[in-house]
Amino acid sequence: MFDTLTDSFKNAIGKIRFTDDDKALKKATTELKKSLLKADVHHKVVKDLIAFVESETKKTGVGKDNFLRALQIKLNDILSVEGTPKGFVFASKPPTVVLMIGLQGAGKTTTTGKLAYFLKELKKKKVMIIAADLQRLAAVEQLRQICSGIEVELVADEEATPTQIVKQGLARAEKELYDVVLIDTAGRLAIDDALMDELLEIKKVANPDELFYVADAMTGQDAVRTAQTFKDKIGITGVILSKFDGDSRGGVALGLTQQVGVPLRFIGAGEKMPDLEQFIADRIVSRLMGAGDVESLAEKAAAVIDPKEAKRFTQKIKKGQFNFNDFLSQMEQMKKLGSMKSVMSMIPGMGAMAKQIGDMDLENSSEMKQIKALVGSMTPKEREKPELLNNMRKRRLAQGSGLDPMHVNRVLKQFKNAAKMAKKMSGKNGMKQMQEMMAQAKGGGIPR
Ligand SMILES: Nc1nc2c(ncn2[C@@H]2O[C@H](COP(=O)(O)OP(=O)(O)O)[C@@H](O)[C@H]2O)c(=O)[nH]1
Ligand SMILES: [Mg+2]
Repeated sequence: MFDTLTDSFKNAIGKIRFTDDDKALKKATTELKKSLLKADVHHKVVKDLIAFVESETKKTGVGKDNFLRALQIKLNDILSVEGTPKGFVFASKPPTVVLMIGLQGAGKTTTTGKLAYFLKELKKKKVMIIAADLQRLAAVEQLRQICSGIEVELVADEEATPTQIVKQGLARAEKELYDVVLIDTAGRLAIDDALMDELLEIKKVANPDELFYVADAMTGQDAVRTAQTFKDKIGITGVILSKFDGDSRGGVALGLTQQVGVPLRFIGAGEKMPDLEQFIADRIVSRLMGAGDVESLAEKAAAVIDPKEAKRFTQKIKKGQFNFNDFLSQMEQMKKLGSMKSVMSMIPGMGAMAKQIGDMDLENSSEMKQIKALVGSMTPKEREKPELLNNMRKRRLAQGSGLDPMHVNRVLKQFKNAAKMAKKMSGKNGMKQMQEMMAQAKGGGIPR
């Protein structure tokens, strides 16, 4: 997610090899400055960062460790403002009310869905979305589809005004003990007074705990400027950068908090519901310095994976009894963790690999589609015991799945090999073997 920035820091750190080498320090900071500016970090933020890192490193003695420490301190500082919370904050008295605001097309509606999904799946909360964007029928329909996909309650009424529907929804949320209410509002192409007045009206009625400004990361420094405008006119408590996957530079995320004086709270990097990451300063710093973000990954895994199920699963693998049902249920669980790329980028040392994986969509890959078609044509017994699959059954599967018989054989063989491999890796030296495999894959590149 922060490929460009992480590379910039890595290169700079690599330049400092010897202690007490002022020239090397200068070289490192000069290069860092250049690459941060190129990554679209605001020049004031860059200047401030470089000045601190230079003086702090000199003070403590030029050397890699001191350089790293100075960088870490300053990055933490840059990514927080006073009172920056660590993650989503729940009101002491539920429901926590969140107003989502921003320009049209910024990603408000999608992000509202993602945030609802995050709160429901990872925080186990009862979530309601109120559709206060009632101007376009399509807007309500879009939310309806999102909400039915993630099984979140939607309050919408095309006949009502935004403030009426907000009042209705909030009354219901209180009565039915919802934990969180997210309110999706309408945007305009340009900021205009009518929009601001409507928003102020909604704000008055909703009395929100959080006002999240959703900004399109691809608009670069414009995202910062518009956030500033909304902060001045409406008041905001946080910013969410959407479409971060489309911004290869990523520098806006680094400077935004300082520039606007309001913390960046989440980053959206993809069109699917799990593609939302919390923006928590020390975790992001860890990622930027190439150390991954094990904390976030563990948090996600703990929320998504049922420990009992995990244990049963491990035992099956150890016995070599991994079957197609296990496979499908594992895929479902993986999906909740987010894209393969985002998971990889959280594992220390795997950043480079995540980059290679690029935007590979495992779930929609042709391999996965074939396996799904195949499994879809199997009887429950066959899914449980793949060894039942003799030639006659395989012919039936070929017909049912629309794959030719050769294909069926190949997919089945792949599956058998994967199960074997999993069994091997669950053995004593499994982890070591896996690391070796990863190292090989890294060297040779991941086939696409
Ligand atoms: N690639 C990508 N697309 C996004 C992201 N967030 C939103 N979008 C897309 O941006 C478009 C506008 O989003 P929408 O939520 O309708 O914006 P709104 O007008 O602010 O409500 C849609 O096509 C979304 O699928 C993101 O994080 N990554
Ligand atoms: Mg919308």
